[in-house]
Amino acid sequence: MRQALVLVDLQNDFMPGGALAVPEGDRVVPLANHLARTFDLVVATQDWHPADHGSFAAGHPGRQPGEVIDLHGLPQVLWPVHCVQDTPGADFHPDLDRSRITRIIHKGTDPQVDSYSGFYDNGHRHATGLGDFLKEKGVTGVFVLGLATDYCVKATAIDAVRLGYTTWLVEDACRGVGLHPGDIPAAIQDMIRAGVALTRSGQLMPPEIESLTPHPGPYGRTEGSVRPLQRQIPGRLLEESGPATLQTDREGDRKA
Ligand code: VGL
Ligand code: ZN
Repeated sequence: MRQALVLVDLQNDFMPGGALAVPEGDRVVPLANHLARTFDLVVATQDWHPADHGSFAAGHPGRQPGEVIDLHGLPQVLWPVHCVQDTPGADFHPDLDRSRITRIIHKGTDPQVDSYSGFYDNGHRHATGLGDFLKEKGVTGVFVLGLATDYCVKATAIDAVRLGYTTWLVEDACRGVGLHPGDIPAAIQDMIRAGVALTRSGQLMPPEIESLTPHPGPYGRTEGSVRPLQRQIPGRLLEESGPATLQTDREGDRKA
């Protein structure tokens, strides 16, 4: 099993002081850096909106951030203007170690539709290229972390399961927006229900790694290198080496 680390939206606008600040968003950056050194394949997504993106409340007179509208047929939470392409707010957190990032995936570039998932827009019509990239690299398992738990992390992790990847959420390396009380735990439950397994950053770093492999890095992750998860999903049968991938009851949902 080849595994990739997916860093979701570790951008200035989602950090404390940013336009769409996620509480404690900056706390996950050191964890991301540390974990990135233990994976040979690291991918980062960037929310990358045109200045007139349809998710911005500013473009809908009389509407406020947090309100939900219909945007070309899809429910859309309205947000403050954030992560506008090529602005400092869209840039990665300055402490994020970019040297480990093999590929950057931009999402949310179409002004007509938002893209919470790193794989597809919210209408599941257009792919971002992340799925093709992981497939090309022979990846079968993904570890997801970043911002925000209740939006882009959730959508990315659930799409990963639907695409057939064995998917873990690095729970302590995520933070959520929490627009409404309970949103963040509900998002984690949604991910678990979809077949995402939970892990924590400490489980992925020495001394927790059982079989260190000389190639490609000191902690390069290959088949069997990750401990069977301590935290299992109630009611779900898991293989010893990790979570089962989702058996969708609606095959039409599958994109791969
Ligand atoms: C996100 C809201 C709007 C996210 C992006 O990264 O979770 N949330 N755009
Ligand atoms: Zn956005």
